[in-house]
Amino acid sequence: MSPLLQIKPEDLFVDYSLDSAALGARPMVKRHLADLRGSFSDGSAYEAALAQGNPLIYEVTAVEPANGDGQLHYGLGIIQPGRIGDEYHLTKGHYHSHRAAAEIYIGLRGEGAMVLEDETTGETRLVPLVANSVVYVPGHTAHRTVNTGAEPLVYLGVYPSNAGHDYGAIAEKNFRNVVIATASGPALVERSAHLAGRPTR
Ligand code: PAN
Ligand code: ZN
Repeated sequence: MSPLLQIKPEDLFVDYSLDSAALGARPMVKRHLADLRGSFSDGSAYEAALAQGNPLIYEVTAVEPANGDGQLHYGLGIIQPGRIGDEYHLTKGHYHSHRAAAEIYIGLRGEGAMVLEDETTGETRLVPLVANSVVYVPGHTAHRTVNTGAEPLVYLGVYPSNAGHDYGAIAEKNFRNVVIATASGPALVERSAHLAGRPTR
């Protein structure tokens, strides 16, 4: 069968909603606050928020039409606005299991940013992710998305089919920097500096 006919018709054309971030009728993976234990830097703010309920923080749906050399997968994400302490709502963040795999993110709605951290040096860039913009995520780079705005942040990520997700390294040592709200707007600060002076957990 030709490569074309191997793709299911429902994977050749997929509509999406900027309101719900649904991709066709595909199930959305939901990440609630309880799923993000260890992701936010301020542990007491996290526990206080969790005691109030377990809100939905983000959802993502992946479309995987085909696997193999040269094939692409993509995912639509939506992050609800809000903060835990002064840290903006965020995704878990990951490396690609196939470290060389790059990705592009296309901002569709809302205002946010991506934290990009080089695996070897820890060097970090904070890059805006907003509607009508594209962010390039190189290989070997941990990436996390944050919603710094007042409405849902919706974005599309496109990546090689063999990229895979490696959450282990981030679960172990998290990102070196955090994105927090300040009087002058969102700011990237070192996690260790952000935690300094807070009561230990
Ligand atoms: C994205 C992410 C999505 C959710 O599709 O998977 O933003 O973030 P986490 O996977 O870190 O929970 C992507 O980067 N795929 O490779
Ligand atoms: Zn990725």
